[in-house]
Amino acid sequence: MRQELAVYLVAGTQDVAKGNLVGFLEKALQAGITCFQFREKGVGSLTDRVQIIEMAWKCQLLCGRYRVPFFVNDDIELALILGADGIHVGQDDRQIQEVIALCGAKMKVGLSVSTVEEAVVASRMEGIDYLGAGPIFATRSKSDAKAPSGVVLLKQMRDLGITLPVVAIGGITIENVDRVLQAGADGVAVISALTRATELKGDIKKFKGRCV
Ligand code: TZP
Ligand code: MG
Repeated sequence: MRQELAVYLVAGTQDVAKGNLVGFLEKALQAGITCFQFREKGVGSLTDRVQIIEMAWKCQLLCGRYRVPFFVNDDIELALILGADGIHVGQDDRQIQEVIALCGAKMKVGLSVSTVEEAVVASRMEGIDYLGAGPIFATRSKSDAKAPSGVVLLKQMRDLGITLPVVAIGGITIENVDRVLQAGADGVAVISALTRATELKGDIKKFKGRCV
C-alpha cells in the first residue's frame, strides 16, 4: 500500500480540460502515477448516474491496463458495482464502520483525517488501510475544505506512533513535497498540481523521484 500511495492522482471530469478525464488519466498513467481516485464532485461535475458510472468504468479499465489501483471517492454503491480496488471516504461521509462492513472484505478502505484526534481514533480501528491527511496547505480544489493543518499534522501523527500508511493531501506541489514527505507522509495525493500542470509527464516524474 505505501508504494501505491507515492503519487496518488485524485480527479473527476470537473478538474480537467474539456472534461476529458479519460484522455488526461491515460497520460498520467503513462507518466507513472501510482494510484487513482475517481472523485466526481463539485462545480461542473457529472450529475447523470449513467454517465458517472460509464466514466468511472472507463477510468477503471484504463487503470487496470496500467496495473494502477482504482479508488472511488465516497460513492460506496459505485465502488461495489464496479468492483473497485478501493473506496475513500471523509469524516462527513457514510460512517466509516459501515463502509468497512460493506466494502472491507472486497477492497481497500481509505479515510480522510484533518486533525490529530481524528487520526488517533482511526488508527485504533480495524479495517482502515490508509489515512488521507489534510488539507495540509490551502487548496482551491475543494470548496468545503477545512482549514489547512500544515505539515505539523503529519509530524504529530508519526510522533504519536501512528504507523498506518499516510497520504498527504491539499495544496501539495513539487515545491513543497519534500517538507510533506520529511514530516512523515508515505506519498502525496494531488488534484491541481497535476490537472493544471503545464508539463504533466515531467512533473509526475519529479513527484515520483521525491516519493519512491
Ligand atoms: N481533500 C482535502 S484537500 C482536497 C481534498 C479532496 C483537494 C486537493 O486538491 P489540490 O488541488 O491538490 O489542493
Ligand atoms: Mg468525501
